[in-house]
Amino acid sequence: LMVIMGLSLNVMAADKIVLGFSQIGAESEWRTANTEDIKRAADEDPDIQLIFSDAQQKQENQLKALRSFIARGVDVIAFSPVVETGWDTVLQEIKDAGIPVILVDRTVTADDSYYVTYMGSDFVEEGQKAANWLIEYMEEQGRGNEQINIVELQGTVGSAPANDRKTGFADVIKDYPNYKIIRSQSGDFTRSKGKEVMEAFLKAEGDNIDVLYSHNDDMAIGAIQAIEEYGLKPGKDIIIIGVDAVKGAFEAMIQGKMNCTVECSPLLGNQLMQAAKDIMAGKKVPEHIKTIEGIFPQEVALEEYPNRKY
Ligand code: GYE
Repeated sequence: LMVIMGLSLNVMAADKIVLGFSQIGAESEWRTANTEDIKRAADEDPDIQLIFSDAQQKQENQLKALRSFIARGVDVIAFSPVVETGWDTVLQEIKDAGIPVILVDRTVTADDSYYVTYMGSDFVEEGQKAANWLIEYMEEQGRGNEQINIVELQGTVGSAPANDRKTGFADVIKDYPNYKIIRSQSGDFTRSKGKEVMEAFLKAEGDNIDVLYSHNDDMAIGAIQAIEEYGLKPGKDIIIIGVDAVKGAFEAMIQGKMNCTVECSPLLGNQLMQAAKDIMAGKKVPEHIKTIEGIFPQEVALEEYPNRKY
């Protein structure tokens, strides 16, 4: 029976586009929503057969997955690179095999001839938006000229969103000498690490901290717990800004525990399927398919919550 099932699957799959996708892991609400959306879009698309592989946040697992896609002779390879560097060799191997590559969500620092397109957000812009919101908010609060001490929870070390969200934020605040990042450390995009690192920040700085800038909402949510356990009020004693705009951030904002989240949409499934089909049909696809996104301060959280899809 197994043999017959295997055979019929192969026959069925024969005219489908086989898309190998190497996902990073399941480190955040964002990532879970991204995985679900890609699986859903593939399921609903009669032309796509998805081979999904989870790397559990390790580059070595992604390298293995990519090489297994080459060995299986998939039609298109897509992946979300966990970090930016270290891909040249495998990208050359994929190129030699003649398989087109789509970068999903995160970028690499490699020659752009190695991939057809990158779909995802502008992380530098997200960092800028976070800083601009903060500066405006502090002015509104009449605190524009105060010394503002910021702690930063960085994403995964070496990842594009961590590098770029840091750069974008720093670019804006460098023109405001009273805004200072007093501590900055990676919380690897997870709630548990976000909490752990925030505990260390509080131990070292205590009441000195005015603002937390977190590279994603999950780490901010972890940090909120640490702040409460320390005996301070998140969202009041410490202003909290996250990135992603996942439901968890809206829930925290509705409770007054978080002040703002910068949107970063994980809903890339449909455009990934479309790009794979366009590439196979020989159509030209843009080099960067950019996600359009907004920003949500606490005041709009309750009203926006029912509209959130992730
Ligand atoms: O912000 C974070 C996730 O690459 C944009 O990865 C993505 C980031 C997202 O773990 O929550």
